Amino acid sequence: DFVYTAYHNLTEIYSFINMLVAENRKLVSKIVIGRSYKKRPLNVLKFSTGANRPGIWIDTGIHSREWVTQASGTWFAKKIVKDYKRDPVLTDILNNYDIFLEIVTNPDGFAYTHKKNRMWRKTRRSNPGSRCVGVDPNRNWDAGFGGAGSSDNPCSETYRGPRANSESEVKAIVDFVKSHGKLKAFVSIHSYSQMLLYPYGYTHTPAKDNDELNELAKKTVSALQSLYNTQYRFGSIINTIYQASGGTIDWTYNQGIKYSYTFELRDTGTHGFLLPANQIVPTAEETWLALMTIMEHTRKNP
Ligand code: 0X9
Ligand code: ZN
Repeated sequence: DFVYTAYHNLTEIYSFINMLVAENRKLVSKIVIGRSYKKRPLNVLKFSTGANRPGIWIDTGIHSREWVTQASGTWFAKKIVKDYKRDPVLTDILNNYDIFLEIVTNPDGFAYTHKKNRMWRKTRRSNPGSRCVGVDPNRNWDAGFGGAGSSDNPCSETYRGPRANSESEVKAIVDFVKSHGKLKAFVSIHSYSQMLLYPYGYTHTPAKDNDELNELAKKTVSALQSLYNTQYRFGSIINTIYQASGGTIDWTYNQGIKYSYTFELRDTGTHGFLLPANQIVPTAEETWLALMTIMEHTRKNP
């Protein structure tokens, strides 16, 4: 049985995914939305109880070193299969929406954090003309691409890449979002800082839905805090963390997905990316309350 209180490598998480599907065929399936730079599959879990439903997207691990996010992703997957038909709110959500969960959004980077460099963040593309490897997959989206808060230097941790969507890990999600056509919420999970962020990151112009996004963020953070009193800040990316262009949720928001949020999970810097494994389950539990708040709001405000 899978141990949620420890960190797992790529092979272990891929077998977790296959096991979960095998044990819950009526509810869960695996979609391969593309391949990474190194040709690894980009696996997405689909939780669905009927055809032609609108969808809710959750991704973890787009930055490979943010290990508590992939670990939380596995916990969320198990939580969904456990709670369907038991928790009335989740059941109602799943009777009306599909949930898509990409646990290892940057598999090449993730494998590298286990084998060579625990602090690897970017993809593992080779950059022509440079000895430095990788692109920041959270600066590679076609929303303010190339602007302030990203770098044109391949050796930078925030290197944006040669062009928007140059990373197959990003392009696979872009194609999925466009072809699906009715995602209503998009949640991209990072660590660390304890923040809940909404668009925009590339501009000071407030999002059209700023007031609703702010209200929902406030409610979401208070649900999260109710469990272990973990304190979160919330607001637009640019006002709360820093200017960042080419980010995931700015693009999804501009595609018309109103409930586009980014989390920065535990902690605030004591351990940072090296969050002790005994904090995985509490982090996942409190974040789940937050996700439920966003999903329930989405369900009630289609
Ligand atoms: O810098 C980032 O990419 C994010 N912080 S992290 O420490 N996880 O790397 C924050 C960026 C805000 N999110 C988006 N622009 N979507
Ligand atoms: Zn990140």
